[in-house]
Amino acid sequence: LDMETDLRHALEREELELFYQPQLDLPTGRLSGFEALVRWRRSGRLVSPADFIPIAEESGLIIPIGDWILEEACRQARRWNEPNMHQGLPVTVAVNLSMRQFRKTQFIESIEQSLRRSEVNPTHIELELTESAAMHNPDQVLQLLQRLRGMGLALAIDDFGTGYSSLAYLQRFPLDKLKIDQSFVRELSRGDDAAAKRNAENIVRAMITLGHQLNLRVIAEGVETEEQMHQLVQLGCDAIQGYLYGRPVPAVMAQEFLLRER
Ligand code: G
Ligand code: G
Ligand code: MN
Ligand code: NA
Repeated sequence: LDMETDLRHALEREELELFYQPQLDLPTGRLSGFEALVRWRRSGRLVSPADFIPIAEESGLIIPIGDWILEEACRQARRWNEPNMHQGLPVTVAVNLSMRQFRKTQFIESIEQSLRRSEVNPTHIELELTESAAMHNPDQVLQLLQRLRGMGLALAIDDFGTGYSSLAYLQRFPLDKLKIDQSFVRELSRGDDAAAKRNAENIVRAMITLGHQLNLRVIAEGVETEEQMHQLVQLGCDAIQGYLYGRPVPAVMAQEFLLRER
């Protein structure tokens, strides 16, 4: 009934689960990694993080839940990087961070603990911070990102294009990747309106150019069609993620996907 009360028990009842969505490297045509996306099985039904993460943030439950997500993702990354899994190729697992989680005092310690307990190689973990979270108090964010980078973690800006980036900070942040928000990818396939489509292509091209100028890899999210993929190849995008290549699936299925790719 009360979502917050139920969420409070979700961890101990083991109702949280990570799904994994594959990412395709365009130049090589190979899997480069997965994004971990949390799911809550609340009395048998799947609840979207869009519905419960805001409640977890308000109630402070995001802290234990975020710790659980981090450690679970680290353990999975460790397993998927065993030598027999992907022909010795790295498999990165990306983890979404909420603003509240990122700003708590013990955040760095939580990360250190997850890395230590899982014995994962930190270069196999990528932390995703949304553009709006990153640009909120960016001096503080810069310091945190520098510490995380110093620990060997990869860093990505999520939902790029939806917030208001200070280009000065974007340049100063020690990032590895920009993730172009799915809304821009959707606009690419406006077959009904040639002008709108050209406009969308120009915007995506500009984002890719900006990312490359900053020495970042650029990945497009929400890619659902072959046409969108081909456009993104033409525009010089480095990688894609979306239903075309694969939906978010439970770890066992993600692992089958990984082994099939080999
Ligand atoms: O997987 P899905 O499309 O339902 O995710 C909805 C939203 O929830 C997205 O904005 C996504 O970034 C966010 N989300 C998914 N998993 C996590 C997580 O583990 N932590 C946080 N903070 N957000 C997540
Ligand atoms: O905010 P973030 O980018 O982390 O959220 C990713 C969300 O997008 C997840 O909820 C995931 O389920 C969803 N998603 C992933 N690929 C696609 C896609 O191709 N189409 C649509 N509509 N949603 C997608
Ligand atoms: Mn994300
Ligand atoms: Na995103």
